[in-house]
Amino acid sequence: MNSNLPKTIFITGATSGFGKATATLFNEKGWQTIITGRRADRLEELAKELGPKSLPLSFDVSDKQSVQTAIKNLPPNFNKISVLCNNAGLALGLEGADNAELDDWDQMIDTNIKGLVYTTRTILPLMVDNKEGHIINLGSVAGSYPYPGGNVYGGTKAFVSQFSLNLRADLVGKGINVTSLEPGLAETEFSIVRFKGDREKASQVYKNTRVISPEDIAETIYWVSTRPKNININRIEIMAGDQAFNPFNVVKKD
Ligand code: NDP
Ligand code: 8X3
Repeated sequence: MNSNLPKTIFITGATSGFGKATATLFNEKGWQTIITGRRADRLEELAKELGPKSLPLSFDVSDKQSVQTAIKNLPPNFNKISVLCNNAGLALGLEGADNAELDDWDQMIDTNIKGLVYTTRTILPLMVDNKEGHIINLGSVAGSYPYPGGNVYGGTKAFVSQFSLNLRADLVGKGINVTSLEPGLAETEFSIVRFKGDREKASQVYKNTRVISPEDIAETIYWVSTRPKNININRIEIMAGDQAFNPFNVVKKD
């Protein structure tokens, strides 16, 4: 392994939103980027923009075998991973729990929980061998605060937050940092996916309000990644400036 190589970040879900902005920023800062996602055409396009310091790898994080194969076959100049950004994830639907689609619940659990766990478990031994690494997991405010229709999405993000803290417990002393980054309302393709391609409905979510940008999250990931090793940022929660809390919903009888 060439120790003069720039640092490498492995980003899941780099075809859009936070992941794409993170790849772009780290590339600008001189890092190597391993950019991943299911949409190979988008990855190829981004890899062209980023140049030779990027490596596109197309796979589905919820497919354990594909995750393991992709990581096992990393070329030698890309297999010292300094930062794993577990970003791939999605919300599907906003129906109440009694009406939601079970298939949507399966896909959120498979992606946001199982996909994150597969990637983490496969990359961790490489980091432990190198005695260096940082895992940054994309949680959400939805993991801490419930809202109607958040049901399984919020549950998966609560898992991300707690899993991150438990990773810290296992990895302390091994040179591996772990951070749970928990954003609120941010304009990406998130709502287009949640509303299954209904762009008009998705655009209403962000209309006439100031939201978090993908670049805000990329900058935070960069900041977290470049802290000195005498500290660990356990958890960061970022809300949009125009977003806050509602009172509890109390049902009154007539
Ligand atoms: P986007 O929809 O813009 O990006 C999601 C990314 O995840 C895409 O690159 C997509 O790639 C990838 N992805 C989804 N499913 C899979 C899969 N099975 N395998 C591999 N990649 C997958 O949304 P965001 O950028 O907003 O979301 C990024 C993360 O941030 C998610 O975990 C989300 O839950 C979280 N988050 C988002 C917030 C928001 O308001 N936007 C707020 C808080 C957290 P592809 O489709 O090509 O596979
Ligand atoms: C996405 C943020 O508030 O739409 O995780 O659930 S929210």
